[in-house]
This record gives sequence, structure tokens and C-alpha cells, in this order.
Amino acid sequence: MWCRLPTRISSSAIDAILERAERLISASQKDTSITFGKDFFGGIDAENNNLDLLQQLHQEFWPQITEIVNLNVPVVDDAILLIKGAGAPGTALHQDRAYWVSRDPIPTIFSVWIALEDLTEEKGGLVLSPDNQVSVSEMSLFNKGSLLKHEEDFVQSSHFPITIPKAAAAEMKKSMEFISLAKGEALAFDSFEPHTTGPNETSTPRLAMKIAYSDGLDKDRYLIQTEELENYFPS
Ligand SMILES: O=C(O)CCC(=O)C(=O)O
Ligand SMILES: [Fe+2]
Repeated sequence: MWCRLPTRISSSAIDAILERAERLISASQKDTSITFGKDFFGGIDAENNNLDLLQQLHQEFWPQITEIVNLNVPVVDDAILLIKGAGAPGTALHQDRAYWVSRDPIPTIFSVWIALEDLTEEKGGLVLSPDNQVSVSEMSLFNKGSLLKHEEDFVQSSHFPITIPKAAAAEMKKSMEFISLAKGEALAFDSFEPHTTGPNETSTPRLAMKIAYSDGLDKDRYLIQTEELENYFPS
């Protein structure tokens, strides 16, 4: 299931992210894959961890969803940039659950996917099934879906290589649609939500990012507990 989040992040907050990610963005101009900026949030050292920016985004989104998802020990599992280079291919249809079975035994991870610019279909924006859209309050039933058959496909999509087999994917995509998001808008989807993105057919990188939240209970691998992020003060 997935829902649109009502809050829209201010342009100035988004621009701050884009400014600090500028080198990654200009490098991805020539890169026909996805630049994740794995260390962009949390990072290598305290001065370059960009946790102030993550805190700002979190504070906008979290109050809308915290009660609904009701995690024991809410953590940011991971926060990454999703900069898709000009000319990069689409991301094949998959459920994130296929990647997370062992690190999240009881499924709790869900993603907040954020547009860092106005996303068009040609840019390679997110494609989802309208049948699975719910209101924010209905997200309380998240992560109860089932895992579809996936296979490893390093040819079709090297950056997200675990995919729903082609024939099944083609059938499912018939009822899926590009979801339009303006700069600063976001949606949340659980780990069973099948999603795909088209190729970036424009001449500039596609600018998006995601914050994955999960229950940190019994986990030692995550980016930061939400409580710690809320209290974070740049040194
Ligand atoms: O950004 C994309 O093209 C796909 C991203 C994705 O599948 C994800 O963030 O889980
Ligand atoms: Fe995904």
C-alpha cells in the first residue's frame, strides 16, 4: 500500500539539499545509472553528515505518520539520494521486501519517497498501482502484503537487480501509473508495494531521495533512531 503525504517540503529546504549534493548531481550528469550518495546522510564525519537536513525533512513528515505506523523503536533505517543520470534506464518492477527479508525479519520497513524537483514521466518518476493507494490513516495496516516471486536480473537493471520476472511485470504494469509529484512532495509506500520507474529521457539528472523508516527493536544496523535525530544539534 501507498499514500500521498499531505505536507510539502519548502523549496528552500529542498534547495539546501540540492546545493550540498551539487557535486554528486553534476557527476551523475554523465552517469547512466543511479547515484545513491550512500554517505550523504549520516556520512563519513560529523561535519559532512547532513543530519541537519535529514532532521528538517523528518520533522515535516514524521508527525503525519508516527501514530499510524506505531513502531516500538522508530529508526531511520537508511536515507539515500536517488539521482538518476540523464539517459539512465528505468528501474525494473520490484518489491523492496525482496531485498530486506533477512535484515527485517518481521516486515517493518517503509519508505518515504521525496521529489527534489517536479517529476515528470519522462524524468523517470515513480510508477505505482492506483489500486493500492490508501489514505494516510489507512497506512496503519502497512506491511501485511505478500512477497511475489523475484529473480536476479543483472542485465536489465544493475542498480536494483532483484526484480519481478518480465512476463509477470508486464502484466502488472498494465494497471500501474506514473504518479506525479511536485518538488517537495512525497509519498510513503510499504515494503510490499510493487514499484518501478521509467528511464530518464531528459538531458538532466532526475532528482529524488528516500528515507526508509523501520522498527529498530532487535536491530543493530540502521542510520539513526528518530529520537536521536530529533535531538540532533550540529556540532
Ligand atoms: O528511484 C528509482 O528509480 C527506484 C527507487 C527504488 O526502487 C527504491 O527507492 O526503492
Ligand atoms: Fe525499490
